Amino acid sequence: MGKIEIDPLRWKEEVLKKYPKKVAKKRDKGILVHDGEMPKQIMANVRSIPGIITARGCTYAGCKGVVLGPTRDIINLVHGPIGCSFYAWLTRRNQTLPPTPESENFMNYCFSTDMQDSNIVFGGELKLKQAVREVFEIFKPKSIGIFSTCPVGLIGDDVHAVAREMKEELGINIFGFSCEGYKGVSQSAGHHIANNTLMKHVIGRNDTAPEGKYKINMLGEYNIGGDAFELERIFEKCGLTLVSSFSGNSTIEQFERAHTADLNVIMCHRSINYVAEMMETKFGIPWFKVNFIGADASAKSLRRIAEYFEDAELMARVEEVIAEEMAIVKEAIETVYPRTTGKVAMLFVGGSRAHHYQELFSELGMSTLSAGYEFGHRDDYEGRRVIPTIQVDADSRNIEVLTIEADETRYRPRKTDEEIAALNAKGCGFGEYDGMMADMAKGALIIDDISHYEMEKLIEIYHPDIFCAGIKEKYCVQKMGIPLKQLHSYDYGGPYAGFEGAVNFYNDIDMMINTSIWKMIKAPWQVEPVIEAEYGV
Ligand code: CFM
Ligand code: HCA
Repeated sequence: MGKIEIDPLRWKEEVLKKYPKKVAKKRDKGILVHDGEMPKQIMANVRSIPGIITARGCTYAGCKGVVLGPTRDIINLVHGPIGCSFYAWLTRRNQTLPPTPESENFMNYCFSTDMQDSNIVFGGELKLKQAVREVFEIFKPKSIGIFSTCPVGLIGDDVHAVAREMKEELGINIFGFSCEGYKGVSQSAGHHIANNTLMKHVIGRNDTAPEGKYKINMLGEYNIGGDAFELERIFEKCGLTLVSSFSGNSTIEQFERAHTADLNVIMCHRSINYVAEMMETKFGIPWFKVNFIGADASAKSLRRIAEYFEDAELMARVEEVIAEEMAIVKEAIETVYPRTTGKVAMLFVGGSRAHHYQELFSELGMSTLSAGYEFGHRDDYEGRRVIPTIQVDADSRNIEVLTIEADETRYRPRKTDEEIAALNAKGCGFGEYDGMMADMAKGALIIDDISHYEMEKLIEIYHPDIFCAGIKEKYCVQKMGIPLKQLHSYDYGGPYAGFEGAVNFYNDIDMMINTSIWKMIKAPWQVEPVIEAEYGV
C-alpha cells in the first residue's frame, strides 16, 4: 500500500522514544499498527495529555456548535462571557434553506448574556432571565435553548431552573444545557448532553406525521458544505420522506415529530447514537448506520434502506436512481482516476469522517496510510457489536443517563426482532465490526487523538499526497509542502456527500494533489536545522 519508506512499527517506536516514559506509555495504547486482523483494541475517549497539543474541542462546541447549531428556528442563547459566543459565531458554517424569506432563521445571529465579573461574583441568573425576556420580545421565537459555558458550571448558576421559570412565564419551549466546556474529555460529552435534552424536551411533542409511504429520519448529518441538501435531493428522487434531520437544515417542528418515522438512518453515529437508542426504546423505531460519503457507499446505503422497507416498488425506484446518478459519477471518475490512483492520503478528523472519507479516496484509487479520530470512542474504531456502548462512554461520567421506557401508547415496533435479524443477515443492519479499523489495510497506522508532534513526524517520514484535518492543522501542514483538505469545512467547498458530492470531491482532490505549487515549497527541516523541544517529565 502506497509508499511506505519506513516500517510503521519503527515509526511508532521512534515517536514514543521522544516522549517522557509516562506519556509514552499512554500514547502507546492510542497508536496502533494494523495487522489486518479483527477484533483489535485501541485506547480512545480518554483525557488528552496536558501540553501535547491535541486537535480536540470542548463540550460546549459539541453541544451548541455541532448538534444544535444547524437548527434554524431555536434561538441559541449562550450564558457566559462574550468570547465563548463570539469565537463560535458562524464558525461551523451551518447552512439552511428556510422555505420562504419570512420563515424564522436565527442562525446568523450570536446571542449571549455577556457575563461580567460582577455576575461571576454575585451570580448570573438574573441577567440570564433578562436576556431570555429580551430575546423573546424582539424575535418572538417558538423556542430558546440556553447553553452554559465554563464559568456557569463553576459558579453554579442553575440554567435549568431559569429555563423552567421562563417557559412558564413566556409560554414557549425553553430548555437548558449543562454543557460547560470542561466537562468530559472532548466534544463528545456535548453530543450526549444535546441528545438528552432533545429527547427530554423536544422529540415526541407533535404526533402529526407527514404524508409519505417510507418515512425516515436522517441522524448525524449536519449539512456541512450543503451535504444535507444533496441527500434531500436523492431521498426525494427515490420517494423517501424525510421526517427530520438531526440536525442539518432542520427546524424544531421536525424534531417534535421525529418519532412518527418508520426508520432512523445514522450518518455520524458518534454524535447521535444516544438519540437513536432512546428513540428505539421509547417508540420502537429501529436504526442502522449508513454512509453517504462516496458514490458506491451512497448506492449501498440506499439499497439498505429499500431492503428495510421490503417493497418492490421502492427497490425498483432506488435502482433507477442509482443507475442514473452513477452514469455521471462514472464519467467523472474516468477522467480523474489516472491522475489520482496510487496516491496516499491521511485523515484525522472528529468522530466519523476519518472513516467515511476513506471510501471516497478508494474510489479515486488512493489508499489511506494513516487515520484517526479526535474523540471517537472504541466502538467507532472497533465496531459497535464488539463493545456495548455503555462501556465506552467514559467521557459521560458527569452526564445524566436518562432512564427511558417504552411509551405504551406510541410504541409501535416497525419490525419484530426476527425480521430485523433476517434483514441483518442480508447485510441490511450493521455488521460485527462496523468501525474504522475493519476497513483499513494491514500496515496502516491508526492514531487516536493525534498530537501535533506525531502529525509532523507522519508528514516528515511518509510525505502523503494529501493530509485531511481541520483549520488548526491546515497551515502548518501546507508549510511542509503537503496539501491539506479540511474535512470539517471542505475549505468552504462541497457538498461532498451523495453522488453529486462525490463528483465535487474527485475534482477538488485531483486539483489539490496535481498542482505543481507544492513542489516549490521547502519544508523547514529541508532548509534549516531542526530545533526540537524536549518534553519535561
Ligand atoms: Fe460527527 Fe460531525 Fe464528525 Fe462530529 Fe465535529 Fe463536524 Fe467533525 Mo468538526 S458531528 S463527529 S463533533 S461528523 S464538527 S459535522 S466536522 S469534528 S468528523
Ligand atoms: C469543533 C468544531 C469543528 C472544528 C473544525 C476545525 C468544526 O469541534 O469545535 O478544527 O477545523 O467542524 O467546525 O470540528
